[in-house]
Amino acid sequence: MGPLVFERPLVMGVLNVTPDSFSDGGRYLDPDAAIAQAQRLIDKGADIIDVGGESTRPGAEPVDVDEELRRVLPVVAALRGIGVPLSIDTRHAAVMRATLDRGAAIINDVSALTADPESLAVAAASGAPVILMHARGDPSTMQESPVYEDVVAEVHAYLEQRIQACIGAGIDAARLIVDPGIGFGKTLEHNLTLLRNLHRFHDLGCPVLLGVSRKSFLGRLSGGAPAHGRLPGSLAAALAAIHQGVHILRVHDVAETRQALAVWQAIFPGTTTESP
Ligand code: YH5
Repeated sequence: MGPLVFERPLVMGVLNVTPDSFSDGGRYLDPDAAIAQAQRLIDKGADIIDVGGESTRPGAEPVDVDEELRRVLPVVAALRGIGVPLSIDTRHAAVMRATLDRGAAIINDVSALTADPESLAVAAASGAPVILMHARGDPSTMQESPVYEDVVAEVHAYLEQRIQACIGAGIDAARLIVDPGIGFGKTLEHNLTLLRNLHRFHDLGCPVLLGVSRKSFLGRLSGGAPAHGRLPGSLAAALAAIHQGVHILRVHDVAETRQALAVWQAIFPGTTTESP
């Protein structure tokens, strides 16, 4: 797989490989259903598929690594050669190693390679691009009244420090992607302040990725819309991000996002993707 190219913003499609997403109503995951969903995401225009076997939603409890492997390995193995790069959304070095061995191309770690002491070394040895996301606290507790003095400065400083840690571990800076981590240990006001100031992350010198799709803060801004009713808000936030030069959007609704991006880019051709 060659390097990611940013002539236009890229769309990363979310593939949740958890039993609540793909099962016949029972407790077991159906890999074939997950594989069919990946194909649908690609048909709709996904540039990257993000495979995740551990829910990191607010309040979620950690998943045992063996269980996470059981969920993602058959899916990653079956998606090898599907035509777009796969990223693996995990905090566990063992999951990174096993999925990279089976063809995954990108590491997406919501802990920015801090949760597992082996992750920096696995990432360095793999040569894969790494998405470094900011989070405050663990998913199980992160929404318990997080406090920042200056959320943009603190998230920026954290990402800068993680970039340095990666470089120190032998990871090529050109392979790093940063993400402010919307919804991960942030209040509504923190999320909005970050979304207003995404342009300030470009001086880190890396492509910027953003995940806002269907997140809770959108529900809070729309009279309590449930997750499946948050597409309009997701698109509004996505376009606010693209306006500030964000390079990759992590979304559930790939076709709708691609349409919104196509219109935006027709209005503002060539001005939306900063050189990383
Ligand atoms: C992200 O932003 N997010 S998992 C709560 C929701 C809806 C969606 C219904 N992995 C990110 O998508 N990786 C996740 O309320 C991520 N950036 C990166 N890099 C959380 C999620 C979600 C949570």
